[in-house]
This record gives sequence, C-alpha cells and structure tokens, in this order.
Amino acid sequence: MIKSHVELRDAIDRAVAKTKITDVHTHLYNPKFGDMLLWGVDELVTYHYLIAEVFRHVDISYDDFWAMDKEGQSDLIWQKLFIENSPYSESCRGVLTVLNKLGLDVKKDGLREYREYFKSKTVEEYVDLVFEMSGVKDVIMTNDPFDEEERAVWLGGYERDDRFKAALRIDPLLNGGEEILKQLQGWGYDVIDQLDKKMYSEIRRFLTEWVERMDALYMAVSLPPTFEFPEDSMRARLIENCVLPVCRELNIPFAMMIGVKKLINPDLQLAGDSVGKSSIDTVEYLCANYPKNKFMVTMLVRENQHELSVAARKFRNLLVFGCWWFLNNPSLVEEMTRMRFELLGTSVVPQHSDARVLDQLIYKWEHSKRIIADVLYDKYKDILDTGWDLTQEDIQRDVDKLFGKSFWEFLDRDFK
Ligand code: FIX
Ligand code: ZN
Repeated sequence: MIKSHVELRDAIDRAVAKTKITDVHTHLYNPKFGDMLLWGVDELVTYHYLIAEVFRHVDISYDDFWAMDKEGQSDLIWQKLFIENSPYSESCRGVLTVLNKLGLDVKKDGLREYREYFKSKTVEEYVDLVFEMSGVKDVIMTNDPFDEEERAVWLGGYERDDRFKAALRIDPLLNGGEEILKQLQGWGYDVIDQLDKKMYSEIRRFLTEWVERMDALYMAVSLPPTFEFPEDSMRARLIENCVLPVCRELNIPFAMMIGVKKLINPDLQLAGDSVGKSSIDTVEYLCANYPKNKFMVTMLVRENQHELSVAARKFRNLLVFGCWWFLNNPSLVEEMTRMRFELLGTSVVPQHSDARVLDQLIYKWEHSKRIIADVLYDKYKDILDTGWDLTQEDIQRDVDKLFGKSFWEFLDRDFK
C-alpha cells in the first residue's frame, strides 16, 4: 500500500520508466523499406518542423533551400536555430534530448562529430538501440498503398518485423477525387464507368485486400477542418459505402485525423500544412449512426480538444488518441492530458509520437512521459488524500493501459 506522496511519486516514476509503449501513429518504417526509414542527425535537424522554423531567420529563396543537399540544409538550420538563437523551441529541444540520451556531448560545434557517430552505426543496430532507449515496444507505421515506392515493398515479398505494425492510410482515396479511380482501374479494380454498387464493391475489395496484405490494425485518413459527414461528396460516399463496411467486417477502427489545412504555404512542402477548427458534430454523427464501427480520432486544433473528450464520454466506440503535431508541445500536452485524465480516466491514448525520424522516438517519448507522470501524480494524490488505497500494482495496471493496453483492448472490442 502506498502511504506517502514520496512513495507515490516513486511508484509512478518506476511504472512510467519501465512500461513498454505501443506508439499508435508514426511515419517510421521497418528497415526493410530501405531509405524510407529516416534516421541520424541530419534527418533529425532537417525534420520539417525545423525547416518551418529556420525560414523565420533566413532570406534565401525556398528554391535555393530545397536545392541544397541534406547536409547543407542541416548546416544552415544548425547555424540559425542552434548557434545564432537558443534552441528552446520543442523541435530544437528534441534534437538536443536525443543527442544527450545517446551520450553525445551536446555542444554548439558538435554537428560534424555527431555525423561520425551515426556513420559508425548500422540501421539494424540503431533500431534496436532507439527502441530500447525510448521504451517503445512497437510502432504503428503509416502505410500508403498509393505510394509507388512503398507499394513495391509490400508486393515484393515484404519481410515483417513485429516491432513495426501497419495501418492502412487512405488519404489519396478519400481526398484525391475522381483521379484516384484511374489508378485503381489500372491495378485491376473495375471502378471506372461502373454503376455505384459495382464501383463500391470493387473499392471494398481493394481496401480488404490491403488490410489483409498489411495485417493493418486500423484504416486512417487525415481530413480538413471542413470535413463533414453526411455530405454530398465522393469522400462521404466512399466512407459510407466502402470504408465503414470494410472496417466493420474486419472489426478494425477507422482513424480520422481531423483539422489539417494542407499546404497553406506550398513552398514549405511537408512543412507547409496548417490547422483549422473542425466540427465535432461530424464525429458525433459517425459514432452515433455507426455504433458497430470503431473510431479512433485525433484533432489538430486546441479548440477541438474539450469537445472531443466529451464526445468520447458519450460514445464507447470512440477512442481519442495523441497530442497531434502542433499540439505536441509541453504546454498543450499538459493541458490536454490533465483534461483527458479528468474526463476519461484510463480510456484514452494520451500520446503518439508521429515520429518521422527514428531517433525522435527518444525525445518525443522522454518529453511526454515526464508530463504524463506529473499529471498522474496530481490525480493519484487527489484520491490518495481521500483515504483511497493505492498500490504499485494499481499504478502499473493504469500505466499499462495508457501506454498501449487501452488501444489493444479497443482493437479487440466488437460492438454488436
Ligand atoms: O497526416 C499525418 O499523419 C501528419 O501527422 C503528417 O502529415 C505531418 O506531416 C506530421 O508528421 C506531423 O507530425
Ligand atoms: Zn502523422
């Protein structure tokens, strides 16, 4: 039995430190995908978050920046964001956390030295090291069958690694308009000039085949702030007639990542997306009208967070996950985590990393685990002070859920 606040803090820190994590959304790849898996200091420093930030300090043209090689871009970013300014933004801080955790001497003139360190590592060794160091047990990738490079790996005898689980990403299908039908037709799905019924069954066949090929844990899409359902649009018709029936039949969640305003500054490429407030009514409608479907939802704007947590209180088929992208900053992670623990207890996935560079697992989880532990301390202290009995096993059980078990249990649920 935990008897004091000191014992409580120690019990939480032990559980958070040792519990292995399922990272439910990343852009990482099993090394079998070759160069699609990004790792090492220059990928870390040229992460699109830092590219957005460096343009606030330089007058060069976007084209001149994009014409630089990776090391050239990295040198410029290092000089501007780490030498000429203190690197306390979350994206810059993350780079320092990784270097520090790797045992490297974090210093202003260290870039060349760091490059030597990474040259001494094979990708396989480094994957093992990062998973061990970050406490991540497995990651769910973002797998896009419309990406030719990725498609070739899946169709070319892909060799699985259980630490890299799959999610079927269908943005091109749902956000690509009629164009995408030509691509499906070319792959042997008879969708062009068909009656709707035939077209939908062929798209369901496409989705089913790829979920099964990938052993995808869920189907995912990112959606604009204007996303509405029901709606007289191809996207809504495909969700209604293809996505939801296949997800129901295979009992996998449909993960909606809502609130992205794509490429408001196209010159920034991947760094050019922004945010917009979305309608929680659409989430509520889908959860209410498709009670046998399971929905994972993360929303990109701070203003949607409270209503999303309340919606999850109303619908057991809704699982809220992560502090996504522009929300993955300590001030907002803390605000959201407190609110979610107060409204949802353990039935939430408080964080995902969204890592695009393998090394980021180290910092994204180090930073988030610290905040989650702090919030848990306050929540447990409140109930301990009422006289509630609390044990280390209770805390370990809860942290297991927050770090993945709630997600895995949600995958197993089958609403009749
Ligand atoms: O749609 C997504 O999966 C987003 O997370 C990405 O498009 C985004 O670029 C990102 O990596 C944010 O962290
Ligand atoms: Zn993502």
